[in-house]
Amino acid sequence: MSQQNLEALDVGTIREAFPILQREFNGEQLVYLDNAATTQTPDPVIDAMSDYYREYNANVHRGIHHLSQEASIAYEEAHDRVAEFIGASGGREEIVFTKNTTEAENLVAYAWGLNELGPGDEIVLTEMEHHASLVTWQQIGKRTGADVKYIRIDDDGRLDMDHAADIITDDTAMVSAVHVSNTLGTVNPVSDLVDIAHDHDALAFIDGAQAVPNRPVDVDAIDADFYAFSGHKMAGPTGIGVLYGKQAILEAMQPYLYGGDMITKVTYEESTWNDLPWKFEAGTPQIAEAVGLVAAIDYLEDIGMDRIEAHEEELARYAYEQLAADPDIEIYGPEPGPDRGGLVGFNLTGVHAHDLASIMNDHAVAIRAGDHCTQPLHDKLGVAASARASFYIYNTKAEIDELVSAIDDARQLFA
Ligand code: 7TS
Repeated sequence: MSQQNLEALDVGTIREAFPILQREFNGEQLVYLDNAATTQTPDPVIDAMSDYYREYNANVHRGIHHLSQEASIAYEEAHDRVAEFIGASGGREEIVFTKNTTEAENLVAYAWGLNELGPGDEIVLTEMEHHASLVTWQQIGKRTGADVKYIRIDDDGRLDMDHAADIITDDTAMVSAVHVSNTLGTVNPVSDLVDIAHDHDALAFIDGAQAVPNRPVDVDAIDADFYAFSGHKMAGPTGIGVLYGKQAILEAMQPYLYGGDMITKVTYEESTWNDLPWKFEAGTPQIAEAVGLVAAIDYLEDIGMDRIEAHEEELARYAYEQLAADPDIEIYGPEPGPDRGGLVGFNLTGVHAHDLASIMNDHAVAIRAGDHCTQPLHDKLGVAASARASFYIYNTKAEIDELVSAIDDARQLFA
């Protein structure tokens, strides 16, 4: 993509839409660089959810009255909007609302994995999986007897695709891979992985939690069988995530949760299942959150996903270059470029990442420190924890300068 031609974001106007960014701590304005954990919420999303509760709050799919009809239409159409946003040509049948990415992984692991996998089958993950996928498939492996294998990463934090081609075989039943690593920032060649999986008749699940918020994603083009992401990492509310699944595969799968709304006919002896996607949405769903997610998608698309991607790349490059110039800092993941997303994980020699984050916090700079739910990857990197600055549409280079100056403070304190 020729990002040079993209008009820069109007970050000043964007910031005005995020009331929380005005907060101050110790007299200093918040610098929020923890967007890979969760992003902040703009007024249009807060307003859409508030309007829902003020104007048309009701349960869905079960009321004849006006409010329930309005809520049901908004809730159902939210699936259409999500399908359009991620290029799912099958429409709402392919969009299941979950609590988050983690629940989407578990849904497939329980509803498909437990029923389909057994001894002799193999599940292939990457060494950079988030625990949401790693722990889930590891446990499904233990329960079914399927083996779990990991595609290696190279010294730059990229997937070793030769190794992928070696370990994905006719015994592979599922390949589950992260689209953008939340620790290394690596953008993985997911279409290539999906192709290798399909060459061996395996299914492919792509974890898009760190991709959908900040780059155009087209699930039809990627051709994954499943693709998942969370609303709260893309300017939307907490409590809602999305599982995209190819219609034929979702049709063939057993339900994950049982209860109201996911059935068509129930007797004391038997039950039959509702159409997609409702078969996978038991009980009262996330109605206000679905409304909020649509508002977030509208908001992001108004800005333009390609421009958001370019902004993230620019900030990541700037942060990388500032930090790489410091001999005491070790950065994880690939050099800046199209295969690095908008985050930088690093360590400052001699200072524990938690201490670093704590000094940052004294300067009202919010970063994350810890294992970022990738403990095995941290083991591989030979560190217990890392610090991570992650960017979004409202971040600026000036904020990265504040990060760098807070790092200098930490060094002096701990020297
Ligand atoms: N997959 C990836 C790649 C993630 O980064 C995360 C959350 C998840 C799955 C799980 O998302 P959830 O919405 O179900 O929690 N990652 C992070 C993080 O990096 N810091 O806090 C949460």
